[in-house]
Amino acid sequence: MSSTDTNNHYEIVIIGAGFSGVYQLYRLRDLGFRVHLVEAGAGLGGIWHWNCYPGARVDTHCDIYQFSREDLWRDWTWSERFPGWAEMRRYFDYVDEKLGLSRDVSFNTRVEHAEFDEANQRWQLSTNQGTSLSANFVVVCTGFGSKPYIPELKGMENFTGEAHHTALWPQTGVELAGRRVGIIGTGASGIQVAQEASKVSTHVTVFQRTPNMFLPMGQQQLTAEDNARMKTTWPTSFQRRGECFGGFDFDFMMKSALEYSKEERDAIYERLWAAGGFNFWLGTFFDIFTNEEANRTAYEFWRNKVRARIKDPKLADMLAPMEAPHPYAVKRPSLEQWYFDLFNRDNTTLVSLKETPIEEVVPNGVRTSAGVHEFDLLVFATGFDAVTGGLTSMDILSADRSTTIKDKWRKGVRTQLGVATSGFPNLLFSYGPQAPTGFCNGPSSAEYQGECIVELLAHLRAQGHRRIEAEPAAEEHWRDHIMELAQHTLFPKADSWYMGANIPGKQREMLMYPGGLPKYLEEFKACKEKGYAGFRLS
Ligand code: N01
Repeated sequence: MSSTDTNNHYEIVIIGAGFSGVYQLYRLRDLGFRVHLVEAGAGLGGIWHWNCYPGARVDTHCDIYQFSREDLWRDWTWSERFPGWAEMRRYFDYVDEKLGLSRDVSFNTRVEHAEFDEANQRWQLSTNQGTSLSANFVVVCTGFGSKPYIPELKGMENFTGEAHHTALWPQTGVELAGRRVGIIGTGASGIQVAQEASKVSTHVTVFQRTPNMFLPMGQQQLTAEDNARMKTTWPTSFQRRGECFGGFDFDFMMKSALEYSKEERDAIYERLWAAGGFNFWLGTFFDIFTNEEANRTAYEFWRNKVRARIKDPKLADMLAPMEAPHPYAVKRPSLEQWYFDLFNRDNTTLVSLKETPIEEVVPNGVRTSAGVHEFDLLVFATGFDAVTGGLTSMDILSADRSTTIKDKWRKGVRTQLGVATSGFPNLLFSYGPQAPTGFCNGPSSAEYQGECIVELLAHLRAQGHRRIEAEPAAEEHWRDHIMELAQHTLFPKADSWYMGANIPGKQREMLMYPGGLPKYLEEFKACKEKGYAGFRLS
């Protein structure tokens, strides 16, 4: 593809080759659309391409962390219940081989600028390769975590060691063995690196701002027999996903935590805890998310479990304080394997940034208000400008050229059903803001929300429509609906990426649709049955 290539017009261009983009590619291609995918990385996999740091691992059991097409799962074998990044990459290579996807993908190509050509009703896209392409419709599948966030630290330029963000990890790998490693951030990424580093590094220093309520992963190695047995349950699991809040194959209990005596409740919590994964999050009492008293029962159970593993009471107070820093489970509770045990070892130091903030980076480490912590490798596990960052980091001009998506959303996101925003016709997005996204299993969203988008595009073609645009009134209504739902939950009580509150200066607002996947699908169906109400089709 070159800037002078006259064949670079497509009916549909997809941006991003994670689960969502890959789903769009094969579904739309099967429907006979002329479609092309543009991907910034060198391979398929999206988040699994970029996040190749040691320990990067799926937090959803493999049964439902895959495409549900039988021609794909029938011949695939998972080696672990929660696969690591390298296995996920092999999976995407396998999907590519089966479906022949790469022939319709431009790799190592990042869309930087997009503008709408009103005369021809099409988008013109330019890339970092100096190439351009055009499309009648664009489907942005950049996911929730394609824009890494690195905080500005005074003195960073003076650091003489190596420094990497987890999501920008060198594809050639980074040596952890025999080095002193400093890790800023204790989300899923930070603790996964810490767990691996603790095995081989001379010393690991973990800088924690907020204690994170990690749950036991319950990892299992899987044999061929395990896979054969699991395959008998997958069709039912895939079906269940569309009926469960988080797109999982299990759901909340429609019971209050407060309906039970402490003994009965703790017995239920024990069962969920032992099941591993997100059972203690998405399989628990529904009112954990709405009632502070119910929530406290879960926090206390979690806290007691964790504290029992930590020998030093001071460290126990830092990692699992007696009083919760925010309600349980309203920040995504990542999965740990041996994280809490690290702090019983001599080669791991925990630094509370609340007690001793970072003052500056120095040539050999970081100086906090308590002194210098030395290391050779600094890992930024500081997360993402999540959910909106993938869209706002591209320079996407509105049709009338008066604004960009980034500017339009500066004072709050506005979308119709989380798939389109007014002023930007023929531009749809999957796994973006104001949709189930961060509350939903990625592959489930890719398929369920993705299918809503596929049907919409097929409808436009069938009806001969050349243009679709979200109506401003509809997006105000959708926004109000989301804020109203969020108000009845405890989510606004934490500074999470769900709330856009992890990025300085970013508008604080609920970025996800908090009604769950089934309700979201109902909303989309109702909209479709009314001729895609809230969208202007022409
Ligand atoms: O990022 P995060 P992540 N100074 O935003 C801290 C998915 N994921 O990459 O909590 C000091 O969760 C910040 O502190 P605080 C998963 O959905 C999945 O770990 O804001 N610290 C926090 O501790 C996950 O939720 C897997 O106070 C600073 C950390 O950095 C999402 O990706 C693996 C700071 C950021 O945590 C994001 O996870 C990895 C500063 N200036 C990721 N700024 C799986 O297992 C931020 N922090 C599938």
